[in-house]
Amino acid sequence: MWIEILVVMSMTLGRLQAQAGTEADGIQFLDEYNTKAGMVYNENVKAAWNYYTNITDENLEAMTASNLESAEFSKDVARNISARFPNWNTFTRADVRRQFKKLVDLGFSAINDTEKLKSISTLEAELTGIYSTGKVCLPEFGKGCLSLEPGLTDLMAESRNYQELAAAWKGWRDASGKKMKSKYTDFVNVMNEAIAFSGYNDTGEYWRSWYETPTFEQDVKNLYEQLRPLYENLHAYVRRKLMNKYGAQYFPDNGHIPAHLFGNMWSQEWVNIYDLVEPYPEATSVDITAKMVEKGYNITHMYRVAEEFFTSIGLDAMPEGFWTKSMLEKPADREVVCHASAWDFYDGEDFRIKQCTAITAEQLRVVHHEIGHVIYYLAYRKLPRIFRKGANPGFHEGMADIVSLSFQTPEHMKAIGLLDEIPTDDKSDLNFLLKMALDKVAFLPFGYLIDQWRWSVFNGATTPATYNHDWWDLRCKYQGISPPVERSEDDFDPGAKYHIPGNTPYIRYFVSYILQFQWHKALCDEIGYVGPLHRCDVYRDSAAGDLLRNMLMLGSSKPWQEAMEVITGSPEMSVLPMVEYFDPLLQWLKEQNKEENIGWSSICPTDIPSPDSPRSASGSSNIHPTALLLAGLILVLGIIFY
Ligand code: D0W
Ligand code: ZN
Repeated sequence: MWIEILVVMSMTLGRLQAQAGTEADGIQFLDEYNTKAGMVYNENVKAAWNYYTNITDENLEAMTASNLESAEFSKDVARNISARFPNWNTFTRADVRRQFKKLVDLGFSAINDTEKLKSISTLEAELTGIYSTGKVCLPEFGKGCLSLEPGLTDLMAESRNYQELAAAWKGWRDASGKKMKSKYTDFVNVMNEAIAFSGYNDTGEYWRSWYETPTFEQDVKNLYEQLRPLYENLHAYVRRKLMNKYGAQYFPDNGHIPAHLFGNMWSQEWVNIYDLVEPYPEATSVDITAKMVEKGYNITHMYRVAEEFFTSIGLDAMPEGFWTKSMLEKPADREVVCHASAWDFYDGEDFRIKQCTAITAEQLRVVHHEIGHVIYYLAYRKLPRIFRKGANPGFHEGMADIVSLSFQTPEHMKAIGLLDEIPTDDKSDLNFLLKMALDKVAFLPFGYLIDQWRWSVFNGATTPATYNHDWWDLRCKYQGISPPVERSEDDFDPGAKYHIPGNTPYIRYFVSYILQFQWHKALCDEIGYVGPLHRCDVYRDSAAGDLLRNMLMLGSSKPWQEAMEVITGSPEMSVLPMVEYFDPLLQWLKEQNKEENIGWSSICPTDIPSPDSPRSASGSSNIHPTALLLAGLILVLGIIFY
């Protein structure tokens, strides 16, 4: 069947070749491409779905074979283009030129060695398999063997036992990352080798090219720098609260926070420790999880609630097949990749979600996120296949998260019956803003650092000899956190985060966190909302849906700056809406932190010595010099009197 399709395909392309390579021919070529590509990629996505929802050797083999077929197909198309339309660059229609430009950029498929291409596909699947099947046994804490979802995730969220948290934290890294290091090294090498055939210096450069901005690295750096004060103030406030809870003896004197105390396996979002850091216990806070349980939410209900948000602003409902073909629950009878995801099957009607859904507020947010991806798929499903993507990867993530800003407002909670009365006092308002910051602000350095590590691995600055060392350098520098137990190069902590074995680029999430606030503001302006940005809910306002749709339906047919202009009126990324959103909180945090030393030293206490160079104290220390002096003095006095 596959061979037949490919043969028919090359015959068609061959026939075209007999004619002249005019623009009209080019357009016809694209039409035919779209029909065939729809079939090829549909088969390919199906094969991947089968593996991800049922991890077996057989499904792995089928997926690998399918990946190779699609790569062969893409290569064939590119070959035909250069033979038939070497002049595509001179065509008058920009959208036609843009399709050709994307079609000849083959990525890894450009490599001429099928075995190598095969190993890229196999290594990625195997690494994902290790991650997805990892288990941690904690008998010393009265627990059996736990998988990441739901077991370890719940433990990290709920346990307040320092030692138990540390055991789960270490256990997960032993069960996942530690088993990946040599495979990951091979993986990096073979990807770099393949991407050279596409003319890129390394895989990181290829990934960044999707943003179509020559200054991209500098741009994200500038964005991060502008938001750093917000993160540092949150960090100092949370550090004080955690110190009070667990005891100062656990806190290194370089200003770091132990990485396992944030209610999250990767310290990436801190919302699960809201109870430990709540500003005003006497005022109102919305405990969505408790409300969901009280209202008897089940999984379907969660998806229907998310879907209804989008239809309430005039966007599409999930198509019929979504409900029958998705995997919304963790199956008991087989291993699956639990890490949530949304899938476009490229036939214009088949869209699915795979999620091991649990009945918690965190998961309700993930449900909205994944449905958000599907809404984007639906909005651009009529475009040529090559344009059925986000304007850039950050756009897809921004769209997936934008409702989280409306959804979690007390206004919205009231509207859907999860809150009885909307609080109007300042204290409840700060409770709400702090909770949002534990999600959105805490994430910023994490979202920024993951791909700095990977870019450095891909360009060779970070080698396997310093994989973990360089990882912790970034974790210390940006997040101000330290590992709770000793680390070494026998560990491979990056691999304990899904997107490293899964090979999903991560800077998209950082970009998304900027974009979602810009867009949220744009939608709130559009519906004529007046009031503080953080209390705006666009629910049930079709003006918001219309504006959003105008941007979504462009897919990747235009450079992202144009899509941006459609929704915000300006082509640029800007942190200002996010700064505006959190400004009342920032003022409050500064007041709370008057006695604190904001920031931390970038030196890790559990330092991993790099084999050849002794660790330099690079990165500026934010600890006040007098504090260091004082600490030194106390130490000396202590020694003398001892
Ligand atoms: C896809 N990717 C999965 C899952 C899990 C989103 C994730 C990040 C983050 C908090 C076939 C395919 C893509 C979509 C597409 C991925 C999640 C939880 C939420 C960062 C954290 C937050 C938002 C993001 C993390 C996703 N499809 N999130 O791969 O079309 O490209 O489904 O990994 O609020 O670290 O958890 O982005 O949906
Ligand atoms: Zn996403």
